[in-house]
Amino acid sequence: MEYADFLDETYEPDEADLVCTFRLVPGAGLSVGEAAARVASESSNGTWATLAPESDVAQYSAVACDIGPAGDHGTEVTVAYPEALFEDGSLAQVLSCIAGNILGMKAVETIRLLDCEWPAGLARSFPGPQFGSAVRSELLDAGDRPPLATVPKPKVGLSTAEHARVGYEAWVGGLDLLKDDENLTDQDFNPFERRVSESLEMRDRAESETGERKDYLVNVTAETDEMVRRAEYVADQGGSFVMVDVVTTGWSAVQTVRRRTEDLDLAIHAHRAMHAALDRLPQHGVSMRCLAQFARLAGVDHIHTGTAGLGKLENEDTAGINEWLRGEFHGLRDVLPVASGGLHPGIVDDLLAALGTDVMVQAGGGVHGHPNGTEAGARALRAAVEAHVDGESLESRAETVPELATALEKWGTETPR
Ligand code: RUB
Ligand code: CA
Repeated sequence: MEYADFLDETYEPDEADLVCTFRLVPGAGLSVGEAAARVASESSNGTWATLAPESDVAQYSAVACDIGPAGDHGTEVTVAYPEALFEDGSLAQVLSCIAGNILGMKAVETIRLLDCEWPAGLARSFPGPQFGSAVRSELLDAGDRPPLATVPKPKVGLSTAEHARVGYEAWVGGLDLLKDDENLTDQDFNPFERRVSESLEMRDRAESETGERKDYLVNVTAETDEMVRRAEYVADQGGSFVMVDVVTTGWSAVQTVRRRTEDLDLAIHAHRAMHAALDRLPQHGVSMRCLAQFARLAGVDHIHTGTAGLGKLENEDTAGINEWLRGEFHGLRDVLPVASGGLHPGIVDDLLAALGTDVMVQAGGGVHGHPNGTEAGARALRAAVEAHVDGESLESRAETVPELATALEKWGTETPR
């Protein structure tokens, strides 16, 4: 087997193949085809030395089968992987093939995994989400509008009592969900168990006062066994959601949590902190589209996918990724996309016009930074979202909702930085 054996532009991918699209710039002295052959080789069963195996291993070889078009950040190449290369139900194993050594090969200057087409057998070996967008009616009372969440700010440092109080104000102001921030787990100033029990007590109070179901996205991020233990604690205390920092904990940990939350009837909220290490550079890494695919296979119910550039963070194709998360995928449930990062009521109209209403809207600073505090900020956000759903302009809704008028006065419709 030589590198050239891994390039065959006449090959038509089989429906059982996992078909990956990469974008690459070849290393010095190599053509795109030569680099693509090395990608197929290194990510399946080749190596730099010429081999003459006794058994027929060609059936486990990937094939670089399509080259082009060339664009700003490299040339697109398609590589087809036979399904037999993969272990069912193991994202770690799949990713060690298709997004492993190849990212560091000298044969490529840069390379980015852009998209995957998953064969049915491999996709169905994963559980997918337990609830997906059905959380809207199965666990919440969001009806036709986007479910609304808030993360207390400052993101760390509030005491447990302050944290639960923020939750209460947000819930009675009209939000559905309190959410922990990605770096709030189990610190001395706000220990995990006390936070869960006190916040859920406040949730019960807010539920009985408003007559709406309210809940709490509890960050259980930790070492895997501890994460499972924390999920059990959340279920035991009457919560319906856990949040996991899926990139920093890793996909196997997410798969373990998913297995346990099946019996605990908990939905999983995926925060994607550190995704940008993989997906920020357009010419290198792993796209957010692919990370969202891995998350759906692993079985999260919601995942952050950005704000279509309207918030404070850089975003890749939010609308396209959201469409994929909502679409048919070998019978696996859909995933509810989450828009978050620098949102406030003045942006909501444009945001929902760009992304549709089958999305969770999450705002931290844009709720608690309201001049009249968290409850007023929550009222403003809820009013902005309801106005959009009712087809009414924010300005017109602000005439009857003073909290919205104040928010628009303070922030206008600008994107923060
Ligand atoms: C939002 C926030 C979240 C972002 C991450 O806070 O801190 O962690 O959701 O971004 P604020 P993304 O509303 O004050 O900006 O959702 O793009 O992963
Ligand atoms: Ca955050």
